[in-house]
Amino acid sequence: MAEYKNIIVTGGAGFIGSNFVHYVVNNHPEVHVTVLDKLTYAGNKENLAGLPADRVELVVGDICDEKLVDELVQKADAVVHYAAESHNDNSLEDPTPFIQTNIVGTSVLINACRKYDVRYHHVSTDEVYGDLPLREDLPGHGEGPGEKFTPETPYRPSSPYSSSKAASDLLVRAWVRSFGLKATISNCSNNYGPYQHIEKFIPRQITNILSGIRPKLYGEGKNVRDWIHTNDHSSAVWTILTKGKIGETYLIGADGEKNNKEVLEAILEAMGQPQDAYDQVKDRPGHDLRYAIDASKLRNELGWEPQFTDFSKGLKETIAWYTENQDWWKAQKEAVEAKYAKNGQ
Ligand code: NAD
Ligand code: TDX
Repeated sequence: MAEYKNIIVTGGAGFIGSNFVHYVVNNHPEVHVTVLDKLTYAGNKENLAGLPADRVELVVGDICDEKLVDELVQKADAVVHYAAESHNDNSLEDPTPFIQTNIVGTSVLINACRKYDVRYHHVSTDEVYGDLPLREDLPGHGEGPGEKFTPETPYRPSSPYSSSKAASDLLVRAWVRSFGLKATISNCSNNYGPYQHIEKFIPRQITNILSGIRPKLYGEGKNVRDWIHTNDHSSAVWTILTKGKIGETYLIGADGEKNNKEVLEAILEAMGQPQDAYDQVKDRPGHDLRYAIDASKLRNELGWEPQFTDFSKGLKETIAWYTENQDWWKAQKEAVEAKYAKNGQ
């Protein structure tokens, strides 16, 4: 198992990146983390509150800043790259920052890692594979060959967000093959848990109910997402960073398929609301139908197992966190909802 003492976590003040920083601090006392984060609308210093200053340093900066990235990478022994523009709906409004951060930013990081021969892990998404038909429309009901995403599934991204992530994955693959970059890639399914920005589906609906606003379901809510608790994503990334084979792609998922209507009804029930207390709103253009991950390579070759697989329990804990931490999200709620309302959503 490889040992890294000084790691850079890009996007470490965002939802999933900050969870990974907490995971490393709590489980690997020998590791120092430098967070490189631009603190966009999605980044929040509070996500790192309470972490010891001798273990975690926050550098506020842009991954596209070549000089800054060069200075930081030459002192590190690994880079774990989470920073991204991450929201599909925003990418449909304005793709430009997605191209800049997700594609150009990745190229800056991998160039620096190549120059200093630093280990690089690339955090990506299952959305690069496009979507799958609903289980009921498949002969094997979602369990037949090709009915879940595997590392061999061809890339077929649908949105500006997912195509920018796909482009960044392809850059990493090319840098491995052409320049010997010491990289691994992971493609994970939909994360949930505390600290997720309230623009995203689950926290949007929870904070709507807490704010006296009716939840908003896109279309009929038939679209399926494969939910994983963000704690399990963090343990998977650490496993791949330390045990993964250079040049390989690992899919991360925890068999958590649910359609959006089911998830919304579970939120309504857990929050003591009637099952029909929501609005159906305009669907997302190009809305991917179903995601599903086959994580057997990660489980079988690297021995990873998810620990937080009780969705109902995780959802209740997430609801409790947003209920108890209203200061964390209240100031942004009005603007987020105004933006959605302008779009009929
Ligand atoms: P997020 O939007 O919550 O956080 C992104 C972080 O990146 C923020 O802290 C932001 O300030 C920072 N950032 C943005 N642009 C930057 C730049 N140019 N330079 C430096 N920092 C910058 O995103 P998230 O949901 O935590 O996702 C993190 C990563 O995981 C992304 O790469 C995303 O594609 C991937 N991913 C997310 C999910 C999911 O369900 N959310 C699933 C699979 C993969
Ligand atoms: O208000 C809503 N109502 C609704 O029905 C919102 C915000 C979303 N939805 C639907 C759209 C999706 O089918 O819920 C589902 C989940 O939506 P998002 O939370 O926006 O996530 P998704 O588009 O699936 O992408 C997420 O998972 C993969 C992350 O945002 C990406 O960063 C990650 O790569």
